[in-house]
Amino acid sequence: REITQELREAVNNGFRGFRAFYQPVFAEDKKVSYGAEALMRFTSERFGMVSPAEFIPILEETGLIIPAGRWMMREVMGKCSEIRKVIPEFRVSINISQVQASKSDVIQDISGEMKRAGLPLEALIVELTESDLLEQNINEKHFLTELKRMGISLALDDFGTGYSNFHYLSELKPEIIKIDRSFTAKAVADEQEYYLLNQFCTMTHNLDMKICIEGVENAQEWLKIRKLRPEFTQGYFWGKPCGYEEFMRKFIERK
Ligand code: G
Ligand code: G
Ligand code: MN
Ligand code: NA
Repeated sequence: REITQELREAVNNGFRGFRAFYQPVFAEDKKVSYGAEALMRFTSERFGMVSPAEFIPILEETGLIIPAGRWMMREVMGKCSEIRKVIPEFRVSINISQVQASKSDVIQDISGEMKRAGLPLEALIVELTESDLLEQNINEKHFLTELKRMGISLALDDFGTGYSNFHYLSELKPEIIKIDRSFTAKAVADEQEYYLLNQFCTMTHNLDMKICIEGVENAQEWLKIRKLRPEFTQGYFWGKPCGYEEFMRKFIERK
């Protein structure tokens, strides 16, 4: 496919067309303030902005996610380091897909890029989806063990999308569980789903894990969601993902 060829060319030409976007993550309790989720973007010369839902799977199938992911780490960690000059406790989360987690040297990539950016370990959160964890192989177990050993936080992403297995929670002990926006949408629209999410938050808190509720889109939803006392929330209500300059203007310099 044409887009595959373009992605390949972009990777071989200094990652032209790739960008990192940032979406704010808001902390209810400023003592556990968080920061932003970094999201990869690609603008094609022929097709314009391509959705991650389209190009991430292509990067994974072709293995291009390895160099592109490394580029993303360098870009994002460098920017995080800049933001921490203004907000010292600022943290950034990066999505790591199964293809990356199963490559044995991804840990070296992460720690190498963190050193290069002068970032302390607590500044980074690695997001892995529960569906990826279901298909865990030896290398990924190694990846998770190493992350833990290094002291890098794990966030379990897309929670509630159908693969949910409570077994992972006690085994992995992620610092943060990210409630998928499809679950959030159901919970704000339906009393039973809201009850379920409420019970889930209570259980998570009892296990000493933090909750990030994604997909909060408006003030009405926020009023319902905040009653669940999540440590973090994320969504269009607070801000859409945007480029670094815009993120700085809207969320950092204004503080
Ligand atoms: O930004 P958007 O919600 O459209 O992203 C869709 C999905 O693409 C995210 O949920 C995430 O799983 C994936 N994604 C975005 N950026 C990255 C990235 O830098 N690396 C990997 N592996 N996946 C990403
Ligand atoms: O799968 P993951 O959670 O990593 O992907 C986050 C994606 O969700 C981002 O690409 C972002 O564009 C999208 N997103 C973030 N907040 C909202 C929201 O409030 N509503 C909707 N519809 N999408 C959102
Ligand atoms: Mn994510
Ligand atoms: Na998610």
